[in-house]
Amino acid sequence: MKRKTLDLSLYLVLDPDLCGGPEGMVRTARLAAASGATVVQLRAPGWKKRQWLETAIALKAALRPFGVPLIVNDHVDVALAMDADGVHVGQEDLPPAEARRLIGPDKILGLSVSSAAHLAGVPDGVDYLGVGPVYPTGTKPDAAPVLGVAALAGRVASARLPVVAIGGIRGDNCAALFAAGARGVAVVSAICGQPDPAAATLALRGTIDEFLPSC
Ligand code: TZP
Ligand code: MG
Repeated sequence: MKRKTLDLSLYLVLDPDLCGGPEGMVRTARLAAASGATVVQLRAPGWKKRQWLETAIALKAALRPFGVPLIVNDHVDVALAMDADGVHVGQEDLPPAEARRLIGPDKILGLSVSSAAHLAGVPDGVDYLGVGPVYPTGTKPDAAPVLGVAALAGRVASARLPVVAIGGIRGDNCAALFAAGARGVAVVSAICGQPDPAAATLALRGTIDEFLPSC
């Protein structure tokens, strides 16, 4: 997957609890990819590395027919071991410059930023920024303070990279995020654990296509 073709518009972040474990994550990822998700991230706080690796391998196989890239959260070693499309790191993970040095020039590298200070410290080699939480979220108990749409717009204005908004995003509150300049929305509970993840993804896809400016 060439980094310059990366479509961030509907970025699914998988949650093991909401999806009902590894098999549920693979099933959810497959349904979402078939219904308009453009990126899938494996995120599993607390998992052992073996489980990360096995699930990442299964996800890669499930996503390949759709051409949807798989991003591994936090763990560069897992991403390298199973040749993921990319890695996403946060402010307390491996520093992004180190992650880039390890993954080489071709894989996707994402970085979570919340504060303006985080934004000022983004090094070369990062491909996109995850900014949030923009709305209250029950999915990440240790999330940074809620930013709101105005602060998101501020982060977008000072960022030199595409921004994916995250945190509490649903079909009925995502239009404002595109007006604020986000290039995509990252969702967990809007898809994971929904009674019909395919229908939930399709509904989000429709809203995104209505409100994401083509550029
Ligand atoms: N990072 C910031 S908020 C969040 C993450 C991983 C969780 C978002 O989950 P949801 O269910 O889409 O609010
Ligand atoms: Mg992290």
